[in-house]
Parts: sequence; C-alpha cells; structure tokens
Amino acid sequence: MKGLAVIKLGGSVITVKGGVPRPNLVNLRRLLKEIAQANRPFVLVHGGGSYGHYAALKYRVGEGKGASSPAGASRTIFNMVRLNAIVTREMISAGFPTLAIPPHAFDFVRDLPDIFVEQFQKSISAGFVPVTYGDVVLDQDSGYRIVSGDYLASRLAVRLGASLLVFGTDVDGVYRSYPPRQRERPIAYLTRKVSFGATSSDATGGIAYKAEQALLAAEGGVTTLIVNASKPGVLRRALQGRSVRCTRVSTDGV
Ligand code: IP8
Repeated sequence: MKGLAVIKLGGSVITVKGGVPRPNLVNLRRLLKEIAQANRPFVLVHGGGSYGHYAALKYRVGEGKGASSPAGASRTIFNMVRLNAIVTREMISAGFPTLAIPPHAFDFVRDLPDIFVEQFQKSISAGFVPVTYGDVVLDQDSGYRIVSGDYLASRLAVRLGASLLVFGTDVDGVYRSYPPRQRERPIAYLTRKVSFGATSSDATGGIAYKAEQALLAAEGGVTTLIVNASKPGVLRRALQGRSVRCTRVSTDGV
C-alpha cells in the first residue's frame, strides 16, 4: 500500500525499564500525538520492554520448549496482552480507530502466515488502524517461540508494500562502537558492508537483530530508518520525510 508507514515503537521507549512492568505513558502519549500530526496511514508494532523481556527471560521462553514451559509462555503472553491493552487504549484516546492483531493467535511456522498479513489488509480496508506486537507465537515445528516486534515490523512492511519503516528506539541510530563513544555520531547509512558495535542483552537479540531486520526491509524495497523516538519531534519529522539524525538503512551504500 503506497504511502503506508510501519512504525515500530521500542519497548525501551514506551515502558519503564525494570523487573516490574510499567508503561511510559508520557512517551507513549507524545508519540501518538506526533503520529497524528504526521497524518499518514500507518500500522503500529510495539515491543515488549519491561512487560515482555523480563518475563521471557525469567521463564526462558526464548530458549524454546525444552527449557521453558507453556505455563511460562502463557504468563509472557499475558504480560504482552496487558501492554497491548494500554497501547490500544491510548491509541483510541488519540483518535485512532484501533484494531489489535495478536500474533499469539497464529501459527508462525517459517514466516508470517498469509492469514496474519491478510488481517492487516482487511482491517486497513475496513478503516481501522492495526496494531500488533512482539509476542510468543505458535510454531508447528517447535511448539511455540518468541517473535520480536522488529521481525514483525520488517516483514509486514515488505508484505504490505509499505513506503516507510521507522524503528523508534531510545538511541539516535546504530553506532560503530558499542557502547558508543562520547559524541560519536550514528552511522548515517547502514549497509551489509558496514560493521557496527552490538550487544545482545534482551530476549530477542538487541541491536544486531534489529539491524538485520532493517536490512531485510530495505532489501525488500522499503525506506527504512532507525531513529530516536525518545527525543520529542524526531518520529514526527521522520514520518513527514524531513531530515532527522538517524541511521538510514540502505542496500547500496549511498
Ligand atoms: O521487544 C519482544 O518483542 P521486542 C516480545 O520487539 C517478547 O523484541 C515476548 C519478549
């Protein structure tokens, strides 16, 4: 769909870090206002933050069926449902006719199931704004597994033919060093040839995984940006096609 933007809001931006799940309503409400100001069709994907990652690590859901149990997976799913209910409530308050599409209701063996993608197409056609999120999903090969919001955002952007994919994070982009040196600027154009600093401290692979998903979306023809959504105005400007300090993900090194 031409003009469609897929927006991934990172859990680090819309929740408060820590073992106790807590939303960051100040950021969430500001970002929804910015999205409204940008005035373009969009699909929202959100991450897990203190709702998803703490539970996923505690119950070892990311390590698969051998290490974890359906009971732990179920608690992790419930935490994400709680966060999604808050995001949905705030989207409705911000004026968006929101329709939540929970990944855990689908079988994700190999790739996004067609029926999942069709739910987005049908809900957009019916006038809704769809929202989905990183979750635990069924997988007929492995039983169940985690899918990250980054993966969903990247695959949905390609499959829905979106024009723009914005990863809203709490940093200005991807850096050559990890942790970034003082006053280091983010990589302006990330390609497969550029090496970057990365660590994996969460349940879904951190910045390296995000960069890979962003590269796959760019290779699928979607303009892809990694921006700092915790800075006021950045997401709005990115959605309006204005220049922002960020990492632009690219296939050809331009
Ligand atoms: O924060 C994580 O999604 P992400 C989902 O987008 C769970 O990686 C359940 C940890």
